[in-house]
Amino acid sequence: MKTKNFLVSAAIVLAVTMGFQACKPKGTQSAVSGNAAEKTYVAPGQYDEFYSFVSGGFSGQLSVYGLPSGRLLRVIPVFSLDPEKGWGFSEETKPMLETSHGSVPWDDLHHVQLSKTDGEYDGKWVFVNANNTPRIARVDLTTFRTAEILELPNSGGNHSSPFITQNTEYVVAGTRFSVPPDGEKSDMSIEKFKENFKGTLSFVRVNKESGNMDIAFQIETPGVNYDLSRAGKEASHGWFFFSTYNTEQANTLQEVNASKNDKDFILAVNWKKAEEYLKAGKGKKVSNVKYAHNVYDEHSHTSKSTIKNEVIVLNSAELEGLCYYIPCPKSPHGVDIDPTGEYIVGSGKLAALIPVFSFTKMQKAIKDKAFEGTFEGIPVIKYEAALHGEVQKPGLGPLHTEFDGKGNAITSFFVSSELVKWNIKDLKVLDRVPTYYSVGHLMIPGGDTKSPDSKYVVAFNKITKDRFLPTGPELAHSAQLYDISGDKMQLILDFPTIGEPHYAQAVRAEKVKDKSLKIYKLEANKHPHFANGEAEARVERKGNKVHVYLTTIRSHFTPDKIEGVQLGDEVYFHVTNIEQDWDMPHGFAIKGANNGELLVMPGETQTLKWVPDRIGIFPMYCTDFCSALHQEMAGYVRVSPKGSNVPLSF
Ligand code: K7E
Ligand code: RUQ
Ligand code: CUA
Repeated sequence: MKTKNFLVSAAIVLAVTMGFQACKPKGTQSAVSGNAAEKTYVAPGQYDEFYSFVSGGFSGQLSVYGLPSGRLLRVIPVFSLDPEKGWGFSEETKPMLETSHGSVPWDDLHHVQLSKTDGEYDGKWVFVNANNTPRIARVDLTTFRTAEILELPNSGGNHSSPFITQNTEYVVAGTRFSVPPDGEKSDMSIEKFKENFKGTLSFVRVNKESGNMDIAFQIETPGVNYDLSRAGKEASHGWFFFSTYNTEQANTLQEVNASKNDKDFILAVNWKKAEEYLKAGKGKKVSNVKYAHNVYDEHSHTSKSTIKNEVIVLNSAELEGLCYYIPCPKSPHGVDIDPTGEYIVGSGKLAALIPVFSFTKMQKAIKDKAFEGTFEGIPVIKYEAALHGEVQKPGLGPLHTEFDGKGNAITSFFVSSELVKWNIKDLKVLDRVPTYYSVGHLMIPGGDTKSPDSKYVVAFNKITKDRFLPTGPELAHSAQLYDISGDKMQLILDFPTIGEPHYAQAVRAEKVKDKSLKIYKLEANKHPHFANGEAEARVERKGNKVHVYLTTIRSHFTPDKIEGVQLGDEVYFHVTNIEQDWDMPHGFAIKGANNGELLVMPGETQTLKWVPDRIGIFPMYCTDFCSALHQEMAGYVRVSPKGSNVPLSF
């Protein structure tokens, strides 16, 4: 298995590190033709055709763009604080950012997966991963808010995540860094990687109605690095495929150690088999783990973080038929499954070809035991036995592949900075088009479903160089939209993105649009500090805690004149927006507060905690322009010295 081919590696590593400079396409205007504007123009007052959910990379957030216009519609806070929306600042959302390490109010969000029913997007939820402190989040598309965050134990860098099965049975997570299993024994020398570090795959079950997640089981596999994964579909439904690198099991990832092997692996996991083993009691209950599970409840408008300590682990080497390796050239990054589920496309980051495997041939190879050996007790299928064929000379540095639903695949090439379209059956290259520059992921709306929309592809580029007005050394990242409805791909739009975009998914607007028009009914508000109308607005003191039950409606606060607060008090503004027009939020801010502001939706209650630091008069006001009298939507709080005899009044 450990064939070494230093020369080829060295040449490619050189090309990779020289980067885009060497491969920068000439003539930046040439790819844009006359009717591009027409194709992306969405007239004032018109809606876009697609919602595109784009990862925000190191911003930790998820952004929503309209396609084809490339207009930014919203940034949904997920893993990072967002004072504008009070995310992680309001008392109701603070628990969402809790982990077993305490509050971790930032992360690195790479991948986006829309929930599916029968292999098609159902428009219910978007799942996203946290790459740094391993977590999966679920965003509810009726509220465009993060509804749940689940931490993952036995994991070190949750990159190969959150890919999902065709009925959203599972969301998976493969650890990027192998680590020793959590617990007392994990304090060991890093030199012991090979013997003791494990690559854990988590299978997170998703409740069909509520969307709630729980870890159904984990599979402990030999220590390698997992990069990406995809679920089988249709023909291959029941299987999951993970790309691996560092099969050298080196304890440093420098190329000379960790990129020596000519081939790494794609790991094929039979999750239906895993379910059987689980039923038969073959899982081992592990109870020295610690992970947080945070759920937002939209009836009480509050969230809760619970620490869990148990997980069931299946051992890949001991349980026959659970896992198989398929050799895959040169540190595969993406592994992508075509719409029929038959073809498995590997993308070696350092490769100059694309191997395409056949699920049917893989099944046959398993049946015939066409193995070239084992890797730490797991069978390695012969490369040729599973191979459908190779796309020859497609470009340099393939990363990711999406499908156009017409029998073709489009692959992104980081090193040669281009998108290349090829036919899945005969593996012939059909078209290529430059990207500006160094594309990472690409996305076709519905590109990983049974029936992709073969209208557009978006390239998410790592480097923008000269594409936008400079904004200091950190330039905007960029997305580029191409029309793929004809034989030739045509560049039609550049638009900047937030953070570093990795993956994105887009769904036809109809599938989501009307779901978010709902309103929180006041009579359904179960918040413990809800004020049902102005008659219930009040201020209460409990020891040094002052609870302000504040209501908002165009355009005043009730109460708006509060006295009797003292230094040393903790003041909780429980703001209930009693509007019942669906699009009438109000904001709330007070001078000197270090907890950001609140933006409260109609029918909802949110709480801002404020600890005044000095005596005086503190103005508070509505931050969201709401009527001609918005500037009048304001009030005062008087703060007196500790022990003062100013009575509480409002
Ligand atoms: Cu950006 Cu999916 Cu993290 Cu490829 S990964 S480029
Ligand atoms: S005032 S809408 Cu808010 Cu500064 Cu003009
Ligand atoms: Cu309420 Cu402005």
